[in-house]
Amino acid sequence: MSAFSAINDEEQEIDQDTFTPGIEPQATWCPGCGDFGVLKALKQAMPEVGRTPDETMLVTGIGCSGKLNSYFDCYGYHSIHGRSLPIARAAKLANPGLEVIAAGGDGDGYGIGGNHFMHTARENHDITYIVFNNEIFGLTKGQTSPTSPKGHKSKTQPSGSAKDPVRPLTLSLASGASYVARTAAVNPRQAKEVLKEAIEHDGFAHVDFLTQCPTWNKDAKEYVPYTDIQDDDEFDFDITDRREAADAMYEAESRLWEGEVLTGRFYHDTERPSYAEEKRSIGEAPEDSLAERYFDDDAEWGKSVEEIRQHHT
Ligand SMILES: Cc1ncc(C[n+]2csc(CCOP(=O)(O)OP(=O)(O)O)c2C)c(N)n1
Ligand code: SF4
Repeated sequence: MSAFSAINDEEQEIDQDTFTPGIEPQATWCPGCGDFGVLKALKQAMPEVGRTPDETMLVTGIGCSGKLNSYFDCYGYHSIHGRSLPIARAAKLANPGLEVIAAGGDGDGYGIGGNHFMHTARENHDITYIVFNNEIFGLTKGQTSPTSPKGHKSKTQPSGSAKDPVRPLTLSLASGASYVARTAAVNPRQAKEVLKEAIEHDGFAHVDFLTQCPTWNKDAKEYVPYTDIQDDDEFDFDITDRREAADAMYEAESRLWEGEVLTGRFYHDTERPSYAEEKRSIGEAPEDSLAERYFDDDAEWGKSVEEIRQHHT
């Protein structure tokens, strides 16, 4: 058990059900939605990582993907569109012992939240970021998203998108992420392993999770085949070498647009310190949580209450 656990003071058996909320109704995603695959893989990964719901915080953006928060039982923050990462960063800095996971769609993460994505990777915050990449805006009914392929027709681009899509893996690596992987909802075995590795990684772990939206993105069948997903042994390169990883990512992202899905972990740097570690090494970040510091120290607690009062009067 983590020293930071607030509730869980006894060893408890943890399994998938531990993360299933006891409320009805359960997930309201459309039948066949890839988001079910992410939920399942996450529920399977967490017990193997050994974290309990009270040691975990999930911050989501807005979208069908953002609903993950309602179906996964732990501390949660359903934030605003594209803003899950700043909130996740704050949570992690305030409570370093918390396992912080952020999640959202491709529109949320690579569009409106693109700037936060780039800088969270650059600063290497110790967060796992799961992007449900269905290559469409799902919740708002199928508009073109930053990962929709060139030529893709939608209500917002009826003649076909004239834009090249973003390359999320390449963007992530170039920005500074220390763990980068792509997996797919149709490959639950690999998805669970990737999520486990990402969660256990100390630093910014970006998982581009290919998910299908059978309701609004029927074309996706053409470029996200439901079968023939490759495992990570497809590649023969050093995943700790940035240049080799960059080449492999570029290749995989190009081949995705040609209809061939290559998944797996692409980059894993275990040496680079996280943002908080760097800050701690120069005495600018605490080892313990804000709550521990303020609750255990009457003088500090009184001072912070006074500060809050002054701000609000
Ligand atoms: C600031 C802001 N702009 C626009 C919206 C409308 N909106 C809600 S969800 C969404 C797109 C969601 O797409 P994506 O992030 O890809 O997630 P998905 O629904 O596909 O999981 C948009 C544009 C909003 N809620 N807030
Ligand atoms: S609209 Fe698409 S992304 Fe949203 S729940 Fe339905 S299938 Fe899933």
